[in-house]
Amino acid sequence: MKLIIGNKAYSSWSLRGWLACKLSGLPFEEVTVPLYDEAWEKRREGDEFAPSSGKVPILWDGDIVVWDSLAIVEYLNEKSGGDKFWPADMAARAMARSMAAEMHSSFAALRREHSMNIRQIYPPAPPSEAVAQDIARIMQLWAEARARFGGEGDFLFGEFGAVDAMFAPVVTRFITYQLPVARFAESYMRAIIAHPWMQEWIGGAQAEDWVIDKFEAPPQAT
Ligand SMILES: N[C@@H](CCC(=O)N[C@@H](CS)C(=O)NCC(=O)O)C(=O)O
Repeated sequence: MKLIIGNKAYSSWSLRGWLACKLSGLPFEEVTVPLYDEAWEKRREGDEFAPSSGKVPILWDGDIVVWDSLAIVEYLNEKSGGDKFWPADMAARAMARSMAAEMHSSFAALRREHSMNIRQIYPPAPPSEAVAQDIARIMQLWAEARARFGGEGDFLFGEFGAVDAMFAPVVTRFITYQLPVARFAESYMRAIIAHPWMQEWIGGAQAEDWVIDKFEAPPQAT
């Protein structure tokens, strides 16, 4: 399999797809392309990017192609035996899938106003009203998952799973912008950052030379 991803410093959807590949336990080659450099418009029109219309991540498995992070999660879940991505308990699985889908479709203000930037930590600033609402909803989801299904594990449903992969870039945003989170969330966030796959990704981001100016601006005061 070959996973095409964008800059590890900035590409949050790529991080989700990459964590899904790791979670599958299957061998894969990763190809990192610099987003928005001078060759980007030409590159994204190439055959390898055509199925996703020039977006990353995109997973090639021989002739099979899967794009869009959540589709990659489900493809790899099936391909790797169906027991690594989602909780075994049906109620837990229903909630985990709902949370992953909500992450995929929602939290536009957080994503727009606080783009992922793994290499930076900015001084804390009050979030906008819309971002504060996104944070409150995420806290509510995390708290319920942890309380009902976290058990002894460190992650939302105990073991690291697909839902943690989907929320991992949110964790890095909370840290980068020092956004206000509930006390209980701090230990979950520490567990995400300490996970060996996250450490590998963060190391990769630190090693990149590429800088995208538009993602380097700290948030405006509200
Ligand atoms: N919904 C898609 C989003 C993919 C996406 O927007 N990727 C961004 C990078 S994080 C991208 O490829 N941007 C390049 C562009 O739009 O030209 C997913 O879940 O994979």
